[in-house]
Amino acid sequence: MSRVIRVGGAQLGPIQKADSRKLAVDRMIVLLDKAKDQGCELVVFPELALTTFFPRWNMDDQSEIDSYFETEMPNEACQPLFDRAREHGIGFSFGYAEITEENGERHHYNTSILVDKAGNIVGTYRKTHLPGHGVFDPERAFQHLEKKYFEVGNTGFRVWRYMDGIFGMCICNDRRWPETYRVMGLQGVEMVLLGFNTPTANSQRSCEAEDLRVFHNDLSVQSGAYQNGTWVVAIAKAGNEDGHELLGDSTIVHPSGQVVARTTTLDDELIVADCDLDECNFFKETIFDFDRHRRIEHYGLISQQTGVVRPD
Ligand code: CDV
Repeated sequence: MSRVIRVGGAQLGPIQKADSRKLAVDRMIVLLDKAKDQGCELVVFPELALTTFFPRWNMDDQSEIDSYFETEMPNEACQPLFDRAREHGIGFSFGYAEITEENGERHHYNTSILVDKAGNIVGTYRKTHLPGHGVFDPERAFQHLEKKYFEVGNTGFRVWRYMDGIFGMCICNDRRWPETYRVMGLQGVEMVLLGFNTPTANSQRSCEAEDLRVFHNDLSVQSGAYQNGTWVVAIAKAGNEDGHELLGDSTIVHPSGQVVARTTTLDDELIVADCDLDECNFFKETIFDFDRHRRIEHYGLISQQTGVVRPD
């Protein structure tokens, strides 16, 4: 039985602060329709796909902060996306800011979901590696307040049996951490879906070139793919949001680590690739056959400490 899935990577161009959820969802539906025309079975949208990348703004009013979050999913604004995808028979994944109630307490997460072809949410992932800072930082060229607005996700890096394969999710900064992919790799992941919002500039290092930031994006997703023998679909929100530039360079990466599709604009753009999940097997059975080659007796520090401890 063939396990080739035609995947659409649906990069979104900028979403301005003043833009409505409806506008974002309408744009996502246009991309979904294009994906249908091109025969895609699965479409991947970016992190925080429904709003501007609001952690760049310092806010203290909780109701203003909460206005960027969704309290249910699907909600009224997103229902048309779920409906259209179901009509097309397309599964999809996208990121949004989530408020959820657990044990009578409200929690704020940076979340992505996996939706099947019938419109059912079959997986939820909450971002683990929150970048940036928790209080306003006047030294930075611009803010990145994810640690202020979100809690560390409580899902861990799960995988799901989905479309004849094993799928996982992570979000933006997670892609820079080898642990992200390895935890999913150890569960046999065959395709990692991820969205990102990455500024073209480093707020703490003005000399850092955009080229280098593209290189680090590629390096992270290509090495994660190769070292775990998995497809990675890494999709950006791109372009100029209220004067703040975000990288494009969304990619679909083969388990060899090679890029098979890449966006060329900073706008709404669909990239498509036929992803054969069986092409993971060679890597998983040879150079990265974990069972034969991993040496866990030497990896203890990875889960015992967070920071660096240098010798005396
Ligand atoms: N949204 C993000 O997680 N962005 C980070 C930036 C801050 C470096 C990223 O890893 O791209």
